[in-house]
Amino acid sequence: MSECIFCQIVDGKIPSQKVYEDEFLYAFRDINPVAPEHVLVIPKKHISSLMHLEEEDKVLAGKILLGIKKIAKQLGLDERGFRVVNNIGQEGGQTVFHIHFHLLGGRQLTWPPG
Ligand code: D5M
Repeated sequence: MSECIFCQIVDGKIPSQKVYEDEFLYAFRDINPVAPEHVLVIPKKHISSLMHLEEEDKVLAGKILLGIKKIAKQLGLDERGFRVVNNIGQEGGQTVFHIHFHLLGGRQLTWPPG
């Protein structure tokens, strides 16, 4: 999946501002931040979207959630609160087809989103 921009970030072929990395996950600052803290959390494994998650990925899905918790704490957002967003498909606003979770925080977030 070398044409995938996020796979290339994981491989270090495209630069990124790394926030966290472990065996399964990679997290980096969004290039177009919409909040003071805007981090993208991705699995290193290429999965196109939530709709492409399979039964075999269920342990990885749990690791993503626990990774988000760890990164939120690392950023000092655990007490303040923050938001996690996963865009899926065209009407969901997904533009990069490697599953990613936006971790947004550092300001009062409003609802509903656009
Ligand atoms: O979000 C895709 C997000 O990915 C969007 O907020 C921009 C971000 N993006 C795209 N390219 C890069 C690079 N190279 N570095 C950091 N962030 C990037 P979506 O939910 O698919 O709309």
